[in-house]
Amino acid sequence: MLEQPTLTFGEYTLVYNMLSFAIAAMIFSGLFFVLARDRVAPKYRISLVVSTLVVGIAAYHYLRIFNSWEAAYMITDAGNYIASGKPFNDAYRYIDWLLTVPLLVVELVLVIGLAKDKQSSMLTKLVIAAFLMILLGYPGEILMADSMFSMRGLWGLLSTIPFIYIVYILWVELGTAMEGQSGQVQVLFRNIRLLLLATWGFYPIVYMAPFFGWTGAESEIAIQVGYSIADVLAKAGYGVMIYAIARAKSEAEGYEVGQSAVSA
Ligand SMILES: *C/C=C(C)/C=C/C=C(C)/C=C/C1=C(C)CCCC1(C)C
Repeated sequence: MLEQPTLTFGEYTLVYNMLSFAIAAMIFSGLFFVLARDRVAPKYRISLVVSTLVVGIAAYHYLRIFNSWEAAYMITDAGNYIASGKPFNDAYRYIDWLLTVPLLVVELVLVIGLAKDKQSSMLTKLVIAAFLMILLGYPGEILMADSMFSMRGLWGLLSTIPFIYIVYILWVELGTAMEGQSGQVQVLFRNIRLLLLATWGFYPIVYMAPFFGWTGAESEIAIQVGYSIADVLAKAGYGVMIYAIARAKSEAEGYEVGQSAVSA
């Protein structure tokens, strides 16, 4: 475990508030996915179920990260935050990603509704690649290094290989599979793919924070704040877009929202 860098009151509080915001975003987006269930046709509900699992798993881990952050620091008389001696456990993030990243690709593939054999072969490739990406990133994440040419850099590079593979499958293979879909669904699909690339692409940049010549405190803040923002967009924001796709497809297929549904 790394020694936590000393932080100013503002730095400590920024991370504290971001973690708290992430907990709220995960819990309440999950509530939305549950409540909006009846607004999509039954065959798309499984995607909303998976969205709910993703944000639920994330909410749990953010609670743990939040508690760990609080325990890792103590305030001095001068108002700075210094390491309490209790380690800050960053492994929660990686355990979270190990579970949620495969589920995020499952959500997308399910809502598109490919033929069964095509769907399972695509899911297998994507889920394995997602696992490898996260597993290879972790050994580097726990090593701080100020150069790209370090073990942190090497693990990051290895993790980028499955990352590029995932992007390739989503762009090329899934793109071809989308050709038969309606215009509106294709637009939504293009948007969610862009959201996925923009948010997932943000993680390797955040990972490189220690290489930018920043101090230990600056890197730590960039990593905690950066990953939290990316997680909210890539899980809660993405889930809302999955819902929009499911809703558009349900409408296009003539599904009517029943009396008991939430109205909006
Ligand atoms: C909800 C969590 C998500 C969507 C996490 C996604 C994480 C990544 C795309 C991480 C990628 C990484 C690399 C491509 C290289 C450096 C190490 C990682 C694990 C940060």
